[in-house]
Amino acid sequence: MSAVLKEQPAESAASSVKIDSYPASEKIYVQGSRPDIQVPMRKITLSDTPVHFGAEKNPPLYVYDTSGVYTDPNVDVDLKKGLRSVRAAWIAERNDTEELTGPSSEFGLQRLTDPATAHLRFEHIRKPRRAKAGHNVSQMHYARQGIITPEMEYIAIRENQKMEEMRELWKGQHPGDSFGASIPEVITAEFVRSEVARGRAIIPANINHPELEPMIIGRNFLVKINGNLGNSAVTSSIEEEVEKMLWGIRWGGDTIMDLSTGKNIHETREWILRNSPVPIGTVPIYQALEKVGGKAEALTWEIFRDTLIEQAEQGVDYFTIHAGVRLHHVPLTAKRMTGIVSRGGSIMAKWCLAHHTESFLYTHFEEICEIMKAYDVSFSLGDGLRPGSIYDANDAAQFGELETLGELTKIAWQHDVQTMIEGPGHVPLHMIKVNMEKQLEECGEAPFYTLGPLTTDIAPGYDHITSAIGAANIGWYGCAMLCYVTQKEHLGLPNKQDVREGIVTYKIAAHAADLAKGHPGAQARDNAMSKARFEFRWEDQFNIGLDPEKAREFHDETLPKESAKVAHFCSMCGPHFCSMKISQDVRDYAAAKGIEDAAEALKTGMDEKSKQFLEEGADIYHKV
Ligand code: IRN
Ligand code: FE2
Repeated sequence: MSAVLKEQPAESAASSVKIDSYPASEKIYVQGSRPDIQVPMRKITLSDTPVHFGAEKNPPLYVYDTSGVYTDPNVDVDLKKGLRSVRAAWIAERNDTEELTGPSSEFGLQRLTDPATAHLRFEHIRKPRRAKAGHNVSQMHYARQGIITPEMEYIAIRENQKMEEMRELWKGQHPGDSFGASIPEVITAEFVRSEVARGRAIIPANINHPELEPMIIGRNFLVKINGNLGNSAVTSSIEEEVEKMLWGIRWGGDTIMDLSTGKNIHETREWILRNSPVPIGTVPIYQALEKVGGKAEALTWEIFRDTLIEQAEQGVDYFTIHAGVRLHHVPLTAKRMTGIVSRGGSIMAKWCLAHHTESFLYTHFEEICEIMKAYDVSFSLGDGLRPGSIYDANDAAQFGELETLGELTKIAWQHDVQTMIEGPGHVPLHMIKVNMEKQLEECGEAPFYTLGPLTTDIAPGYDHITSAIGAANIGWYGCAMLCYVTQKEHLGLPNKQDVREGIVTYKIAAHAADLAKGHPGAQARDNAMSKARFEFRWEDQFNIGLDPEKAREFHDETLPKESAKVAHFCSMCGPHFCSMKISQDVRDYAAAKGIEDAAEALKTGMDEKSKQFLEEGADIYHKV
């Protein structure tokens, strides 16, 4: 394991791991109305303001924490046994599910008994659960009956991030412009319920993924990000995939999608699920395609259906399903610069053309809904016809598919199945807003989940940036989740550093959107950072940031000595010309002379400084 994912010493099993915590950080839990609602957060302890800046105590900062118990020093995780269950009791006490004796999908059963893959099998096989006959176990179904589940209460606490205690830091927050979203000052469990009932937010939480720490995706909540991982036919082992998942949540991934297409997809997914505290999404058509030897035309509804059940019983929380790619849409892509770039989309387009009939995903949609509600798997309706170039942005194929996705959303909602909608892709800045507006209108405000979008095609090697620009914009307009794009996009498979940079880049986009929308408390972290910056509290600046290690490294490159960490100037301007230092000098001067009016202080100060400057030269600020 890497430096960040530390092996546990001594008597514990060799597969036991901890994720390196962030500096000056501590894992805390906020308890809800019952003892088994324990909501994790990261508390960052800040140092005191230096004496000559006022010697204040700085309150701690609480930030959203996706890292699970891997950062809890009191919990040992053995990857072979999986995480402890957060939700098992909540699921059981609803009394609407039953434990099955074993997998009810043919493939799942076969993998469980196949001696050839026995060595890859997850050690602790758990029995799958399913809704009892006639029951619907989706969070949307409960919400629509007015039931507030423990999951909903958990989420309300999580979204608030102890804002009450951070009011001081949050003071002076800009109001923001949320384009008509209705973000409340305090998130209540009832608000969570009503948003889920309305279909404006989803809680991806399969009953077979009890290890999950509940989270929500919706435009009235914090903007979330997804990180993709997955082996391909060429590379990587199960252990590597689990490690990538841990790495992704360590840097702040809110959900992880397992896009594996190579060997042992079933086993890899089991290991990931049993060890993941965040929702796991998949694209089931990828595995279905593997089962028919990669020939799209050989796919059948029966094979697809069996794959859905197989994955639902393992605990996958949301499925990307490209049911919006209809036969009559395919010719609309003929004149495109880049055709169909979606993997799932191209598989379905090929199937439709080969059989010259309507897609089986579309014709069997209601049967898919029946499966989704028996396990509470959420739909992520795929954008199989998203534009793959600036040239193709917002064309008839893309918007034709979006209209179909709107139609399917309404069918899913008739079944109380939670639904979000996937979006583009490649879109220039000025054409992004209409994507959001059209999605809200067509899909009844179901959450939007976009891939970027990339705002230009000219920068291979920098597509985390070309796409984060689009992601920040669409997040501001109301997109609920942003699917990261790494700098290897269009070039190769991302390595660990690419994943880290991709996630941090998307945390920036999501947070920029939260600030712009005026999410309550979003600005607290910025305010804490700016205050630390003004007061030259270097350690705090590193620790408050999204990537403390990198910030520290960069600072060390210029000013490596420990003493520089308390220096009252920064490495950009040096001790002589630091603007922060100059304005503090002006403030001190005003206080010393008893000058109340800032403008007057500035004037008097400036006059004096100018005189001093002329007499002594530029060295007047050199008092360090
Ligand atoms: C997100 C929004 N639009 C597409 N995505 C992601 O792209 C989706 O969630 C999944 O991770 C991946 C699916 O790619 P294809 O099969 O559409 O290329
Ligand atoms: Fe692309």
